[in-house]
Amino acid sequence: MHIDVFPTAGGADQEALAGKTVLIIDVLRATSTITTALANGAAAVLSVLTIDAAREAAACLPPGTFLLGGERKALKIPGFDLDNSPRQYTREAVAGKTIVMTTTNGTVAIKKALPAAKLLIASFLNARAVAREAWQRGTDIYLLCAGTRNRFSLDDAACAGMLVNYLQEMEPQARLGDLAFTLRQLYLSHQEDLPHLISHASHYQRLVDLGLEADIAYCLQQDIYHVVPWLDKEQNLIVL
Ligand code: 3SL
Ligand code: MG
Repeated sequence: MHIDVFPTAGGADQEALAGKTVLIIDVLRATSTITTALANGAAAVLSVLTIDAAREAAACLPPGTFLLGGERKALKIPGFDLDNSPRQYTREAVAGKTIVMTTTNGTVAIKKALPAAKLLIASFLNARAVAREAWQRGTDIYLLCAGTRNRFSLDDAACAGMLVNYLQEMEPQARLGDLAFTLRQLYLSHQEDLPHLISHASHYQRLVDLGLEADIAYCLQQDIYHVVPWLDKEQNLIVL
């Protein structure tokens, strides 16, 4: 088994992803939010690239069955029901609903990984469950960090390092690519205080400036959910 990491959505090689198990990581905040929505009983998440595409998709769904969610510049999109704060995606808000979602980086990464044989949604919140599912599939694994506007993002990288570490515990003979090896070392060096490491991420600071420290604390919780969101390509929906 070969395990490697792409550090940004823009840098991902779609030919390399084809036929592999691909884990999408956008800790702050898209994959944390998708994981939370499905853990809290949302029927599905429909990930789209643009605000117009979200509105068009919603127009095809029966009234009362969906919520529009996501962000631009980390803020709620005018006319949408929810922003991209995972803490808004409570059971009361989302149970039974399809979430039509567009975000700046996370939904771009999901789109980029469509050639994958299996696309899984990963975050600190569900890392061990996702690693186990990926390992059980037995194929090569790519971790695709969303990054922030096509730049390396420390929050995603730290989570990738944790996932690589879990995977190597499960498959000690796994061959790690250079970045997988490096991010595992990063994780192992900082595992006792990941919030401090991640506080150096530029997007961390952006969220702090917006008063969203509670979102950050929420997203950095480890393994509180055991759900493994995956993309059902036939329906084009992320489901459990
Ligand atoms: O870029 C994204 O997909 C978002 O998760 C970023 S934000 O934290 O909601 O601003
Ligand atoms: Mg991010």
